[in-house]
Amino acid sequence: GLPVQLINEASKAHPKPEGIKFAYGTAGLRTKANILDSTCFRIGLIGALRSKKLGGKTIGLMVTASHNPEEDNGVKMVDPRGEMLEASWEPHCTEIANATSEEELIRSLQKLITTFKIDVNADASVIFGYDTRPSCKELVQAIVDGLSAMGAHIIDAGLKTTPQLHYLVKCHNTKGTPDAYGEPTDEGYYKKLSEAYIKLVAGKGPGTPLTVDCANGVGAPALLELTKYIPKEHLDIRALRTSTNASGALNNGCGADYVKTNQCLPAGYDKEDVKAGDRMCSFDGDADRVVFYYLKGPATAKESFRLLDGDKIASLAADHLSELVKKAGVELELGCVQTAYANGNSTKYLKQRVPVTCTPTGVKYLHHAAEKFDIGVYFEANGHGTVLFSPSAQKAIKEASPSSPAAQDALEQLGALIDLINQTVGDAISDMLLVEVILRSRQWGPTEWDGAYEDLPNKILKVNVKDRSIFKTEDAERRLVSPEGLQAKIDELVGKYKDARAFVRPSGTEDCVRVYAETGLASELSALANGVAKLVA
Ligand code: 16G
Ligand code: ZN
Repeated sequence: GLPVQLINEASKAHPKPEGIKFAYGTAGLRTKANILDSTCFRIGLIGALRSKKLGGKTIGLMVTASHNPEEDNGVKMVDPRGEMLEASWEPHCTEIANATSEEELIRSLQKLITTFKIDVNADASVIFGYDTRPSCKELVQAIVDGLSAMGAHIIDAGLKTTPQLHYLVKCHNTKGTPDAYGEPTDEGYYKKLSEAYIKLVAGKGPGTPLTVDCANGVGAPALLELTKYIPKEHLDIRALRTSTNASGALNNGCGADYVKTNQCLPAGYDKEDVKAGDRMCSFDGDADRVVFYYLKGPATAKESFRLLDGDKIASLAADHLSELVKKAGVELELGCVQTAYANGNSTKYLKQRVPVTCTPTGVKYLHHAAEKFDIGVYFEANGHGTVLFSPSAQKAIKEASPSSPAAQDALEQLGALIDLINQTVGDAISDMLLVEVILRSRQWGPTEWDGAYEDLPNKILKVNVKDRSIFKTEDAERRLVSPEGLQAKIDELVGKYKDARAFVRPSGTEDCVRVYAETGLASELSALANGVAKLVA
C-alpha cells in the first residue's frame, strides 16, 4: 500500500504555505518560485503514481516557468509518449497540491489511487529536467524527496529545454521497440536533429548568418551544443543573450514572448550590429517557442520591424510540406491547427490551401487536433508549435515507390523532416532548423517568406478583474457565454470597425483576462482593443 509513514515524514520538510490556492492548468503548476516547494514535493508523489498507473513507463517532470519572469517557476508533468499529462489527472494534481494537512494529503492521494485503480506496489520511473532559474535547485530537491518517498526510480536529466525533456521521455519509453524515437541521451537528441538537418541542406550552398536571441535562458547552452554537431557552412549562428548566470536577465526585455507581445526588437539591439534584411529569431525561456523577424529599413524606425510569428511559420511549413507531398506522389492529408489568436489573414491564407481547424489555447488541444490529420501542422501565434506525422503517414513515406527522381527526392526530404521535427512538442531549436531548411531549399530570404500574406494589425491587452472564473467561453474561446450579455456588447462594438475581430478569454496562466483585437485599419486598433477592455473591466 501507500507508504504513509514515509510520505508524512517527508512532507513535514515541505509544508504547504497557508492561504494559497494552486491550480494545475495549461502550463502545469506555475507561480512565484518561493511558494512552490510543497507543490514540487507533491508532484514528485503524483509523478511516481502516474508511472505506476502506466505499468512503470517513464514519466517526465519539467521545472520551468517558460517566458515568465525569473522569480517565477513551475512544474509540469509529461506523459510517456512525450505528451502533456492526461487531462483527467489535472484536477487531482490541483487537489493534492492544495491539501492543507498531512492527513488531507494522504486522503487526496488515496482518492487518486482509487479513482484510477493504481497498483501502488508497481514499479515507477520518473525523469526530470529543469531550466536555468536559480530556484530550480531547491525545487528539484523537493521533487526528489517526493519520488524517493514513493520508491520511484529517478533519472536526473539535468539542465534541459522543455522539448528536450519531452524527447527524452519518449525515447526512454520506445527504446528497443519498432517505434524507437531516438537515443535517450543529450547526444542522441543533437545527433538526430543535426543529421537530418545536414541531409536536408547538403549541396544547397553556404548559408547566411542567423542571429538568435536566447532570452538568457536554457536555449543558450542547448544551441551552443547543437552547433558542435553542424559545420558552420551549414548553420552560421550568432547567439545573443546567452547570459544564463546574470541575475534577472532571463526573459528580461528579450525572448519570443517579449518580441511577439511588443512587436519590436529585443531591448539593447542598438548595441548590436543588426542590419536590414538580417534573419533573426528569439527563443523563450525554456526554448519551446520561437519567432522570427527582420528589419526592412533602419532599426530606428518602428515600422521597419517585421515579425514572422507562429502563424507565419505555420504557413511556411504547410506550403512546403504540401508541395513535397504532391511531388512525392503520396496520398496524405495535410491540415493545420490554430487558435483564436491566429491572425485573421493567416487563417484566410491557409484556408485557401489546406483544411484548418481552431482549438482553445494550450498545446494539449492543438496537439490532439493535429493528430487527426496524416500530417498535422500546429502553431500558436506566439511561436509554439510543431508538425505531427501520423504512424500511417510515416509508413507511407517510408514504403512509397517513387515514380520519378523528383518523387524520390521529395520522399527523402519528407523522411528527413520526420527526424528533424520534434514531434513530441513545439521545440524552438527544431523549429528554427525547419525554417532554415525551407528557406534554404527555396532560396528565400525573410522578405519572400513574409510575402505570403500581410498581418492584420493586432493587439493583446491584459485586464485585471475581480474574478476571472466568471468568464466562460465557447467556439474555441472565440465567444463568451458568461457573463451574460457581454458577448452581444462585444459584437456590437466589433461591428463598428472594418474587417475587425475581437475576443475575450480568461488566462490559463495568470490571474487576468486577455482581450485580443484585430482591425483592417491600424488607426482603429487601439479604439477597438480599449473599447473591449472597458466592457470587460
Ligand atoms: C501555456 C501554454 C501555451 C499558451 C499559453 C497561454 C502549453 C504547454 N503552454 O503557456 O501554449 O499559449 O499558456 O497563456 O500548453 P494564457 O492562458 O495565460 O493566455
Ligand atoms: Zn516556453
